[in-house]
Amino acid sequence: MEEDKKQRRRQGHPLLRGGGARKEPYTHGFSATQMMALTAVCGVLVPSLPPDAHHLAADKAVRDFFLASAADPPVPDEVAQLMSAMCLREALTLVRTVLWLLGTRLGTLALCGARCLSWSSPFVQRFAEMPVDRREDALRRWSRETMLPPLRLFFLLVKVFCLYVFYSWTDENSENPHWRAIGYSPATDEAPEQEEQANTKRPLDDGVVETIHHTDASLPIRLAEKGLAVTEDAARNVCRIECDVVIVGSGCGGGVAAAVLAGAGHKVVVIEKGNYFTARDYTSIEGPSMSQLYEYGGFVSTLSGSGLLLAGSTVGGGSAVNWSACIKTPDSVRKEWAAAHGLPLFDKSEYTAAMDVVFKRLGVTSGCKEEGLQNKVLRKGCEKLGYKVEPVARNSSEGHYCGSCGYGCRTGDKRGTDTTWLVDAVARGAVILTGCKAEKLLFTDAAGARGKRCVGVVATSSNPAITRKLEVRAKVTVAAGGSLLTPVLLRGSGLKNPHIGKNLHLHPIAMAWGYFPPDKMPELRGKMYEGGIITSLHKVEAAGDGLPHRAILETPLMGVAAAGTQFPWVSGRDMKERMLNYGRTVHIFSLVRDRGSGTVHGERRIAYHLDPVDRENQREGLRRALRILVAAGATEVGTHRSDGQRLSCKGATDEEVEEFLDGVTGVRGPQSKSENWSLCCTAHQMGSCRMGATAGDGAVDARGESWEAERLYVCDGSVLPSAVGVNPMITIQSVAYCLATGIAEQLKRDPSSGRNHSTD
Ligand SMILES: Cc1cc2nc3c(=O)[nH]c(=O)nc-3n(C[C@H](O)[C@H](O)[C@H](O)COP(=O)(O)OP(=O)(O)OC[C@H]3O[C@@H](n4cnc5c(N)ncnc54)[C@H](O)[C@@H]3O)c2cc1C
Ligand SMILES: *[C@@H]1O[C@H](CO)[C@@H](O)[C@H](O)[C@H]1NC(C)=O
Ligand SMILES: *[C@@H]1O[C@H](CO)[C@@H](O)[C@H](O)[C@H]1NC(C)=O
Ligand SMILES: CC(=O)N[C@H]1CO[C@H](CO)[C@@H](O)[C@@H]1O
Repeated sequence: MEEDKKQRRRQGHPLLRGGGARKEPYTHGFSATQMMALTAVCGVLVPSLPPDAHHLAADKAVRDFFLASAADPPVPDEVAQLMSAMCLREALTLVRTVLWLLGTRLGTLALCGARCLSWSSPFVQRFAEMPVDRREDALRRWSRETMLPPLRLFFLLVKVFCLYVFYSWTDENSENPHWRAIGYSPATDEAPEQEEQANTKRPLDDGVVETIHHTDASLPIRLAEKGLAVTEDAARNVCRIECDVVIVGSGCGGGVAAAVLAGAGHKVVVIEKGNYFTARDYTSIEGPSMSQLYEYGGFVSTLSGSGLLLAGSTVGGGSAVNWSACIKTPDSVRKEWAAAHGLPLFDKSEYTAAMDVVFKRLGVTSGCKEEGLQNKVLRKGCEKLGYKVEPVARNSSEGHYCGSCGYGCRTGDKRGTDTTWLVDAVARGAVILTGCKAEKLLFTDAAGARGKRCVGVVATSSNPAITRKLEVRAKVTVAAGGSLLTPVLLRGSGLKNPHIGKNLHLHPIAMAWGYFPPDKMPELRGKMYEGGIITSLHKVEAAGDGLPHRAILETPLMGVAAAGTQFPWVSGRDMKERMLNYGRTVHIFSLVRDRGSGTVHGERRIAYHLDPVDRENQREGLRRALRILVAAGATEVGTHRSDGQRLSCKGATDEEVEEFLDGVTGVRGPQSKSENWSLCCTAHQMGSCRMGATAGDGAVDARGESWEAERLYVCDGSVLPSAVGVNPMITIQSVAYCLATGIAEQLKRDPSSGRNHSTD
C-alpha cells in the first residue's frame, strides 16, 4: 500500500514533482559567515525541541517533528537559494547585510544588545554563538521593532522563506519529513485515469507549440506546420511570424479573446510565458506547483513588503489555479460603472448575455454535494447567528470534492480557460506559444487620430536553445497579461497615458482562524485543505439600507507551507504547535472592495497602501468572521497579527469575547509604525489599465483600445474601472467576451486595416 502510494506520487510532470537532494551546487552566493548566521536564525524560527509531556505519548512522527530543526541541512542552503531567486534586489541586500552583521561581534552587539553578552572571554558573542532562548528573544524583538523598520523586514523575510522551505521541501519520493506528524497528505491517489490519460492527446495538443522543447532550427518548422507564415532573418537573428491577431497571455482575458477571435475566422497566435500542464501533470505538491504555476513562484510582494500577491503564470493563467468561485458582476457595480464611469456597456443586455455565455461555457454548477470543513464551519456559524449564507457556483461538477485546485486540478474536473476557451480557440486554428514572453509592442506611424498603430509584438523564449527573437506581426494586438504585467508591457513599449499602471485594486484580505479539535463534532469532519475551496460566502452588510456590503467572507486554500508563512510567529514552540493543529484550523477571510488603490511601477514593483476606510471595513469583516468561528464551536480563535492574537473560547463569557473582538484591528503592514502588524494576501488584481470614457479618465477606451495606438487592445482584469467586490473571474471573462466581440466586428467591417477612424 505504502509502496503503491509512492509510485503514484512520483507521477505527474517532472517540473511539478518534489526535488529531493539538489544535484547542482548552490548558487546563492551567501558567504560562509552569512550562512552560519542564517542557520542560527533558522534554528530559532524552527528549533529542535524536547517534546512536551503531552506529546511524549504521541507517536514517533510527532516526537521527530518536535526534534527537527530548520538549522538542519538542506534547509538553510535552500532558504538562501530561494531568497536569491525570489527576493527583490533591495530586500536581498538587506538580508545579506544583516546576516553579515550577525556574523560579527560588533554587529551582533548592535542588533541584539545585552542579549549577546556573556561572562567569559571574549564577552560578546556572535549571533550563532548565543543560546537559543536569547536568540529567540532577539527575533521576537525584531518582529516588534518600530524604531528600526529594516530589522522587522529582515525578520519577516527570513521567517517567510525559512518556514516555506521547511514545510514544502520534498525528498526524492515527493515526501516532506514533517507532513506525517502534521497529518497532511496532499491528494495523490485521486486521479484514477492517470495511466490512461498518459497516452492520450492533451486538450490543446493541436495548437500548442512549447518552446521549451524546441531549438532555433525546429521552432520555425513547427510553427509553419501550424499554418503560420514564418520568415527568418538570420542577420538580425529574428524569426518573423504573420497572423491576424496576436494575444499576449492565456489567462481569463486572453483565453476568452482567443476563442472569440479564432471563432470569427481570424488566425490567432497566443503568447504565454508560462508552460503547459494538464490534469495528468499536476501533483498537488505545493512547492514545485507554486514555483511552476504562479507568478514568481507565489513570491510577488508589494514594495513595502506588506502585501503578498498571487497570480497564475501558466497556460490558463489565473484560471488554471483559481479557486473556482464563479460569481457574476453585482448589479450595483454594473450600474456604478455605467453611470459614474460613463461606460454604457455594463448596463446593456449584451453584458448580461456575455455573463450567461461565460457561465455556460464553464459549465458552472451551483449545487455542491458535500462541502469541505471550512465551508461547513462558515455555514454553521452563520446559521447559528442568523446571518445569510450564499452558495457559490463553481465550474466544476457538483460532486467535485478537491481542495487542491489551487495547484492545478488533478481530476481535470475544474474548468479553467485551458480546458474551455483555449480548446475552442485551438479547434479554430489558434496557435499557443508557451514558455515565451512578450517584451515589446511594435508600432508604426498612422494617419488616424491616434497617430500610432500597433503592428505586433516582439517576444523571447525562456529556453536558452532559442536565441532568435520572435517578431509576431498582426493586424490586431491584444494585451492580456493580467493587471500586474499588462501595464509593464505598455509602459515598456513607450506608451504614456498616465492611467497605465495606476488604479490597481487588490481586494485586500485579512484572515481569521478557529481551531476545531478532531472527533468532537461529527458534522464537522475532514481536514481544512479538503473539499471545494469556496462553496459558501457571507456578505457583511452595512448599517444602512441599500448601502453596499462592507466585506465578504470566504474560505481560502492554504497549503501547509503557505500556512507556515502566514501564521504569526511568536516563538519556535508556539509555531510548531500551530502547525500540528493545521489540518483542523479553519480559516475565514474578510475581503473588501477596495476604494483605495495602488500603482504598478514595473515588473514586481508594486506600491499599495490600504485606505483607512477599507481597513475599517476589513476589520468589521474580520470581527464577523471571528464571531462565526466562535458560534460554530471553535475551541480557540485568532487572527494572523504578529503578536499571535488569540482567544481560548472554552468557558469564555460573552464579555470576554466582546473584549477580544474590540482588540481586533484591520491589517497594518510590517512597515507601519504599530508594534503589531500582519501580512495582506491577495489573489485578485484589477484596474491597472482601466477603461475610460476619455483619455483623461482611463488607459483604454470603452472598447478596450489604447488611446495612444490604434489596433492595440487590452483584454484582461486591468481594464476594469474599479474593484468588483466579489471574485472577479466571471467579470473579467465577460468583459473580455464583449471586447473581443467588438474587435471581431471591427475586423469584419474593415478587414485590411482594422478600424476607420474618420467615421468614429
Ligand atoms: C490562487 C488564485 C485563486 C483565485 N480564485 C478565484 C476564484 O475562485 N474566483 C474568481 O473569480 N477569481 C479567482 N482568482 C482570480 C482570477 O483568477 C484572476 O482575477 C484572473 O485570472 C485574472 O485574469 P487576467 O486575464 O487579468 O490575467 P491572468 O489570468 O493572470 O492571465 C495572465 C497571463 O498572462 C501571462 N503573461 C503576462 N505577461 C506576459 C508576457 N509579457 N508575455 C507572455 N505572457 C504573459 C501570465 O503568465 C498569465 O498566464 C484567483 C486567483 C488566484 C491567483
Ligand atoms: C476557475 O475555475 C473554475 C472551476 O474551478 C472554472 O469553472 C472557471 O472557468 C475558472 N475560471 C476561469 C476564468 O476560467
Ligand atoms: C499589540 O499586541 C500586544 C500583545 O498582544 C497588545 O498588548 C497590544 O495592545 C497590541 N497593540 C495594539 C496597538 O494593538
Ligand atoms: C451545469 C454544467 O454544465 N455542469 C457541468 C460542470 O462540469 C462538469 C464536469 O466538469 C459537467 O459534467 C457538468 O455537466
